[in-house]
Order: sequence, then structure tokens, then C-alpha cells
Amino acid sequence: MFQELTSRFENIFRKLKGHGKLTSENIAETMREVRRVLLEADVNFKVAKEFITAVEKKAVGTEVLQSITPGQQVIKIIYDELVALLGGSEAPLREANLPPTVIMVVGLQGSGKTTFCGKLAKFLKARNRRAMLVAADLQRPAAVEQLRVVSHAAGAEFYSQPDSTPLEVCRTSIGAARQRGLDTVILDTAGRLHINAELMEELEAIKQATKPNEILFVADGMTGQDAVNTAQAFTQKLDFSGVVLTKMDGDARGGAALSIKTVTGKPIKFIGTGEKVEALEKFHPERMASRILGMGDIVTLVEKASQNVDMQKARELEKKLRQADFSLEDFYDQLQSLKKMGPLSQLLNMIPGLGGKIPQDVEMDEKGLVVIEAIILSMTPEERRRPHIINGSRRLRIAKGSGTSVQEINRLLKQYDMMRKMLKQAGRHKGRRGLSLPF
Ligand SMILES: Nc1nc2c(ncn2[C@@H]2O[C@H](COP(=O)(O)OP(=O)(O)O)[C@@H](O)[C@H]2O)c(=O)[nH]1
Ligand SMILES: [Mg+2]
Repeated sequence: MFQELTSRFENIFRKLKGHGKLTSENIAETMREVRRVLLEADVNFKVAKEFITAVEKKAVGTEVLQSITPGQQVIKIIYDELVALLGGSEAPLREANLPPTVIMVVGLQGSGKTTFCGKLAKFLKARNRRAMLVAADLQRPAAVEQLRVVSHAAGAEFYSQPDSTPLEVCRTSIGAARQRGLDTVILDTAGRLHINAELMEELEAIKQATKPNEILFVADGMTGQDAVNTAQAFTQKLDFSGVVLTKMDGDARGGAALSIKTVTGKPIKFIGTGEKVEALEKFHPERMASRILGMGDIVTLVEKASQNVDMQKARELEKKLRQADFSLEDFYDQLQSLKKMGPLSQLLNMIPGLGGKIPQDVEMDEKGLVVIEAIILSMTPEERRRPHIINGSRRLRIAKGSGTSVQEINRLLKQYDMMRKMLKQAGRHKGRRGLSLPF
């Protein structure tokens, strides 16, 4: 996603970090480059201009903090403004006080509405919600059948009325959902190739009749400013409540994602990242900004690090984590600083290349850390350095010594092993993408 944009930002930052001191000239030069990058990514020119002005204003006005360089500080300001541009904070789906929640899905033909309806149903199902997909696209004969297939793939209920009108189907669907005991109704409406009055009237009528809790406008993320212009037209006529950007798995340049919130005032709620029913992500402005800037959640790591431990310690910890071959002994040494910095899984999430890939098993809470500490303390130095020698009888001894069970030893060794593998992967990732830390 946004590879071009990311590599351009990385280049700018590399140069910026090279400057020991920031002058108004090199800030200005940096911002000229950022502006060019944004425009080439098809960001709306007004949005780009406002972005640059906001960053410059902050960059000039801030005092340089100790322990990070001025260049890093500018990167942080750019990151913060990017987060704001993407909507600031996560926008949750609205829900009805009295079920069913009605979600109306609108957009041009081919934008990915039907596919999204299936993805959303599946997403909700994973959260114990039960959705019904409503075939309200009667424009194309195959559309109803397509939605039926999609519903099946998503494990969702399906509703259609072959010889009816879109308005009638939508109207009756809500009672049907209530009868079937379902809590969510998703209306898959028809699109057109272009916005026209007839389409808007149809959608307006459905909106009046069903009073949706949420109207999601689906746009093809690959189409850049076209998507933004369409969104603007839709919001004037229909006043939707959120945006879904699809086809973000392709080589979307980022223009739509970066402009749509500012232009329409409506938040992005989801992004589609593939044709399959599970290829849906909730939209997180912060994570997206990190991805775009190519720094993982490293900004957060910097913040946490400066809050809780001194920079030297953070740097050492980072280095250890980066070295895929850290032993249980290193692991133990790091426990103290880790404890200060927050849950381990949360920290691991912030390492570029690892983000979001942490399996449940690795999740460790504060109590878990105490157990781990006890177990590691009951090992011999040899065992800590070379955990693979820990066989059955050693496990029994360690369990007794630490007042735990063999199962707990097994779990720790498994967790340790998984983490080592993941860190190794992240290390490879780092080499390929040329990620570097801003400290
Ligand atoms: N690569 C990719 N293709 C998508 C995505 N969402 C939808 N599509 C494809 O886009 C085409 C149009 O999707 P469809 O849901 O039928 O659009 P609709 O006309 O708005 O209902 C189909 O070929 C989908 O497989 C996505 O997130 N990524
Ligand atoms: Mg469709």
C-alpha cells in the first residue's frame, strides 16, 4: 500500500536526519519536497497546501527537545499532521439503540459495494453480530445473484425480492431482519457509472424510508481525486456518515485516502485490501500515517521511550529486540525496562515489520511477566543462553524450582521461540525496506 509515497517520504527523512541543525532554509526545502510528493500522490492541492502551512507553522514555533534531533522533531510534526489529515482518531461504526442497525452502502458502479457488504458482514460476525445482506441493486440482473454468493461466503443471511423495487426491498427488509432475530441490516444499493439525478433520488428515498444509522460511501481508492470529487457530490446530496476505500491492495497512490476527510468532512471507516471476503481492515489514522511514513509505530515508541526510560536504555532495548538471536538471559535483562514501558505485546506491535502480526500466544500481561521472571531465574546460565537444551527432565526441575508447572515452562519456551522467529522476520523486512529508526 502506498509504496511510492512511502519511499519518497523515506528519502526526504533520510536527508532531514542528515542535518545536524535545522535552519529555516532546510525546513523550507523539506516542505517543498513534501508538497511535491503529496501532489504526485494525487492529493487535493488545497489539502496539500494547508498541510504544508500547518507543519511549517509548528516546526518554526517548537522548542527543540533534548535527546532527539531537530530533524526527528520535524518528522514527528509531519506524522502528527498526517494523522490529523487522515481523520485524527478512529471512527467507530454507529449502532442503533434498538436493533436492527441499518447500514446503507452507496457508491458508483464497480467501486466495490457488493464485495464490501460481504466483508462487513463477516467483520461483524467475528464480533458476534448477525447481519442480513439486502439485495437492493436491481439495475443489473446479475447483482442479486452476486450478493447471494457473497452472503454465503460471509456466513450471513440474505434477503431479496425478485419482482420488487429497490425502495420496497429495503423497506420490507428491516421487518424481515427483526423477525429472523438479526441485529444488522446491510443494504447493497445500486450504483451508476456516473452520478445522476435518478440514482440520487433512489438513494434519497431509501434513506428516508429506512432511516439508516450509517451510510457508508464506497470509493475505489485507485481513482484518486475522482473518488474525492464523487464523494463530495454524494455528501452534498445524501450526507453520508463514513467512507470505505477499496482496492487499497493495488498501487493506489494515496491521494484519495489523504484528501477525502478534509474535503468531505467524513471519516474513513474501513479499507478494502483484496477481493476476498476477509480482506477488510478497520481504518486507524495513526497506523496509516506510520505506514505511509514507513516507520511502523516508531513515533509512539519514541514517545513512550522518552516518557519512561532514558533514550540510552531505549536504544539498547531496541537493539536487543532487533537482534533476532537474543537469549532468554537477554530477555530477562530486558524485563525490568519492559515492565516500565507497558505490555510486551504492545511494544512488539510497534516494531516496524512486526505490526499486527503478533499471535495471541505471545500476548503477555504484567502477571505473566512475573511468572516468566520466576521461571527464567530457576534456569542455569547455560539454559538461559541455549534454551534448546532444556529437555523434559530439565523442564521438571525448573518447574519445581520456580513453583510453576511444566505446562508453563512449555508455554514460555514456545512464546520465546515464536518471538525469536518473528524478530528474525522483522530483521529481514528491515533490510529489504531499509527502515531506520528516528533515534
Ligand atoms: N483488488 C481488490 N478488488 C476489489 C476490492 N473490492 C472490490 N474489488 C473488486 O472490484 C470489482 C467490483 O466490485 P463490486 O463489489 O461488484 O462493486 P459494486 O459494483 O460497487 O458492487 C470486483 O471485481 C471485486 O472483486 C478490493 O478491496 N481489492
Ligand atoms: Mg454491486
